[in-house]
Amino acid sequence: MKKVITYGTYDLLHEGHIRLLERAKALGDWLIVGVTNDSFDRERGKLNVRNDVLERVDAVRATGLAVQIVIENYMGQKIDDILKYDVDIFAIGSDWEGKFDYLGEYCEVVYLPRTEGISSTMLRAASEQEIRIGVVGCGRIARRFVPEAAKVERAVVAGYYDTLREAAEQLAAESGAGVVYDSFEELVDAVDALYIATPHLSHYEQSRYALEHGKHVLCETPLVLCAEQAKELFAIAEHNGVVLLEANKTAFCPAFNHLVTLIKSGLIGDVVGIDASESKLWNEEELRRELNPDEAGGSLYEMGSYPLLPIVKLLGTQYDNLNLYSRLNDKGVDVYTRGIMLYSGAVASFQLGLGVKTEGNLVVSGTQGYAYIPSPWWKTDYFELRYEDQNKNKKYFYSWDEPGLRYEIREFLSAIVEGRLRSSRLTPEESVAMAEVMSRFTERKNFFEI
Ligand code: C2G
Repeated sequence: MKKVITYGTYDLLHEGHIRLLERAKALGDWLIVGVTNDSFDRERGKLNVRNDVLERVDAVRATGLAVQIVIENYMGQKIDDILKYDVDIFAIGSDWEGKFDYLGEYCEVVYLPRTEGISSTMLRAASEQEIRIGVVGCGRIARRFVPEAAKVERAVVAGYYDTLREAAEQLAAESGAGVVYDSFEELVDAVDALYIATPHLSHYEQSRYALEHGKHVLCETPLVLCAEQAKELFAIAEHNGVVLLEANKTAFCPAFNHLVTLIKSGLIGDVVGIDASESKLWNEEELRRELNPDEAGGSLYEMGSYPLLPIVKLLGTQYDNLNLYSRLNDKGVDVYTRGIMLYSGAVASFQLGLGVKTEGNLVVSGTQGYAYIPSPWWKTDYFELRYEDQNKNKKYFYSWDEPGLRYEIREFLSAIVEGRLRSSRLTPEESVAMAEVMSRFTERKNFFEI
């Protein structure tokens, strides 16, 4: 008996997939179809898959062409499956020509011509309304946003506004699409959603205006520097039925989310301590904006929401006490801040440096083991779970697609399309809690200068 195996995502199963399966089946007597699981697809950069793995398996089963269906979970599984099921032929569409030649060591490899004129991407595009996004503040981060948005289906950057018109024009020219508006209000009027990438102190007014006008908002982190303002913004968003999301890229990346779910599943026992840090040792010129006292510069405002993320995700938003220790420069801006947050049964500490260097890792200590995420942990692509018995240690590898903004854009758009006003990956309460830490610093509450 000749066994044939083929693999795919089979999102929105279409004629191209069916023809491929028919021809693969005709190569032998027994067809095995591997269907990718959702996290494997995300890891290999397929961010826009519409059907979940169960729906996709059902669709493949309904074709009646597969004798056996397996789930593809990891890189390298194809070799394992070929050996395990004693496969004679590996078949795949011609878009993969040459990519699977390495399997020739284990079985025959056949590339079947791809059906022209149809793809899951086309079907998704045809059934999806576009979300027109307006970019406010056309500086460094916005320049990264525009090419990232192009990687997310449905996202169309339709307009730009910057107080410095040339900055908006330059960005529009670079991206080759979108209109430059003379005022923020006109931009808001023209789009469905806003990406706010202005300096911190403008976030509150601009987000509020956009939300009040019924527009969805993805606002750069820190959303605001005060808990009351954050609460107010989320209340307006809820009242108007629009999405407000803080653009904390780590919160939406696959590896960080997997880390959180593994820890929440008890793999290191109860969490009793978290140490998170991040620092930049650039020269003063490079840090001019980040250290500018008139633009709420300083290490805590600038970077605090990254180390605060694992803390509030794993220990919650209700801490009993927070002490802050900072070194201030001659303009009163913190170049280094350490915060210690006391929870019932746990303590978390974070360190931030802008002009001070420290090891930038994340360690989560538990009653049965600990998680170690090396620097730069906020671009999570690797972590380890470690135990007293080193034989139990486990390493987890992922990929992080630079610069990582696609993760937040994707979450923002799916929240809009699905009418989901909250993201479980970064909840309004978690954003409020981070803003609360900023407020305490501003008010110099339990604050010690070092
Ligand atoms: N296909 C086709 N014609 C199309 C579209 C897809 O013949 N118009 C084929 C692809 O070449 C592939 C199969 O259908 O052989 C499944 O395609 P996808 O669902 O896009 O999955 P893909 O990303 O190609 O998965 O481990 C996963 C595999 O490596 C490939």
